[in-house]
Amino acid sequence: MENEQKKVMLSGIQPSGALHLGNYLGPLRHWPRMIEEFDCYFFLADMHTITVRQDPAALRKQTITLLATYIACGLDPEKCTLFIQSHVHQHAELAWVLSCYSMFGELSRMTQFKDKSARHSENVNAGLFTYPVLMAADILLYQPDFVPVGDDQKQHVELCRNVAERFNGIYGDVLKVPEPYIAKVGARIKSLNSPEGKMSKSQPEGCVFLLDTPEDIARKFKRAVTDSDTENCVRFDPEAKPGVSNLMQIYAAATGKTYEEIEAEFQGQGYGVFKPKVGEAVIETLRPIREETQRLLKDKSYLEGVYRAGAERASAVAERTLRKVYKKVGFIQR
Ligand code: ATP
Ligand code: LTN
Repeated sequence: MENEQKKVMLSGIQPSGALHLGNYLGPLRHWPRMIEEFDCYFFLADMHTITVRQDPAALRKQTITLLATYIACGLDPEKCTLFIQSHVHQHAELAWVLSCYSMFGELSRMTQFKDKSARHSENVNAGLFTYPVLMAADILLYQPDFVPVGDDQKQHVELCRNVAERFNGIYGDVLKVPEPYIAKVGARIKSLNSPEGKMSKSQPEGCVFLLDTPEDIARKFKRAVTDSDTENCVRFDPEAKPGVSNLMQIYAAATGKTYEEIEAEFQGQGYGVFKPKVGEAVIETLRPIREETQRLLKDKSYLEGVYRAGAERASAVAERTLRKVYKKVGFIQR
């Protein structure tokens, strides 16, 4: 009964590699708070992952590790629905219907498609192109009010809204049109060794992984690129000081301090003092997550129980939306 009044929230991450600090400080960190307030669905977007060629054994391992990491980050499976996308067949089915209401032109304009097709020019497959349609199906099946994502996914959520509005324009109020939900601090963490680009697993040196050892984390922060100005002072200015501002963003997210407080804390001290401090704050933030993930990974039967129960709950909700859509477009009910 209580759940019926709660707003619904849904998000997913691809198990395409180990999670990094950008994934955590951007969207994931905020999710545990949300499970108290909203009816939440969090899933592992394994079907999206194969738009880029994957090693099957590695994909299985990454998927189960990501599930353990979700739980270690505070997503209690008793309080939210955690599931694996490919376990809920309705995602692929709704994606087909929605693809007939998504325009070639709008899909061609997606920045991620342009980026990924340039990076994987040997494999510009149709799935890479229709990726946002599957993402729209992921979302619309659960009729969420909000979709919390990092900044780079906003365009896909906008597309989902357009497709839903187009569908509703034809068939009436069938699909709920969701809002993206993007946290301000941490929305776009930059790479530690080239702060022009975002932190991303495809660039492992400038990337801090959630399961990195404290030694690795400390080393990565000591080597972080700071700016070549002569000032050597900790000041937030993303235009003139992208490297230092990125570290300040990470420190702010890890400690809850404001930029003013950080500037005051390091006044008169140079980057040589600041960088290891950021490393320490990150090590302490990630330590419990790493330890708990490793503990959970030893308990395979618990993890299996979580994803089975999650798929069952998700499937029941997804089926209701899919039936409604099939009926509206004119498919005969079985
Ligand atoms: P890739 O390295 O292949 O670009 P990714 O690291 O961006 O992948 P995704 O699975 O695409 O990982 O992203 C998962 C979530 O993390 C998304 O909501 C995305 O917006 C967010 N995210 C990814 N990178 C960052 C970042 N550097 N800063 C903030 N949020 C991020
Ligand atoms: N495209 C997203 C992952 C993703 C997602 C979703 C996020 C797939 N389906 C639905 C929110 C809602 C990514 O790469 N981060």
